[in-house]
Amino acid sequence: MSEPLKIVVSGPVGAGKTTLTETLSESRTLNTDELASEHIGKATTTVALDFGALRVDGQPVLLFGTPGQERFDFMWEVLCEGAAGLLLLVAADQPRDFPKARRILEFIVSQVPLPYVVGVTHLDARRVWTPSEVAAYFDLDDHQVCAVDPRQREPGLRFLLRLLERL
Ligand SMILES: Nc1nc2c(ncn2[C@@H]2O[C@H](COP(=O)(O)OP(=O)(O)OP(=O)(O)O)[C@@H](O)[C@H]2O)c(=O)[nH]1
Ligand SMILES: [Mg+2]
Repeated sequence: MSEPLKIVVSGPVGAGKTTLTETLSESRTLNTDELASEHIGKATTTVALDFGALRVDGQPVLLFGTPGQERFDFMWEVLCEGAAGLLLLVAADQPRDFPKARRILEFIVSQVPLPYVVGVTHLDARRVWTPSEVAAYFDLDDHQVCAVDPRQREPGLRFLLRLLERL
C-alpha cells in the first residue's frame, strides 16, 4: 500500500480551512475549534489543528489544517513536518488578509520548499477579488490559483487534485 500523503491546509482566519478539511474527509475529523477570545468576525476559531483523511484513487491523503490566528503560528512548523504539499486558502472578500496569507506562504515554503496551490474562497460574497487578481497579487501563474467553495465536495476535491498533480 502506498504511504499516506500529508497535505497542509493553511491561510488566514475564516478562509475556510476547517470547512475544507471537513468537506473532504471520509472519516470523522478532528476539530479543535474553540470560542474566539477576540473579534475575528465569527464565533469559533481553530486553536491547534484540523485533521481529516481521505483516499484519492486509492492513495491515502491526510489533511492537516492550521489555525489562522497568528498567535498560534508556532503550529505551522509542527504541522508542516513531513508534508508533501500545501493548500493555501484566501477569502476573496478579505484583501486586508492577503499580506497575512503571504506571510504564511513565505514562512512555510522557506522552511520546506513545498509544492502549493492557492484556493480562493468566499467568491459568492458581494465585493471580491477574482482568482486572476489574487494570482497577480501573489505573483503566481493563473493555473496555480483556483476558485474553490470549501463547503462543496466536488470543487474541494478538484482543488486538492490541482495540488496532487504538482507532486
Ligand atoms: N459563503 C461562503 N462561506 C464560506 C466559504 N468558505 C467558508 N465559508 C464559511 O466561513 C466560515 C469560516 O470557515 P472556517 O472553515 O471555520 O475557517 P477557518 O479558515 O478554519 O478559520 P480559523 O480556524 O479561524 O482560522 C464557515 O462558516 C464556513 O461555512 C465560501 O466560499 N462561501
Ligand atoms: Mg479553522
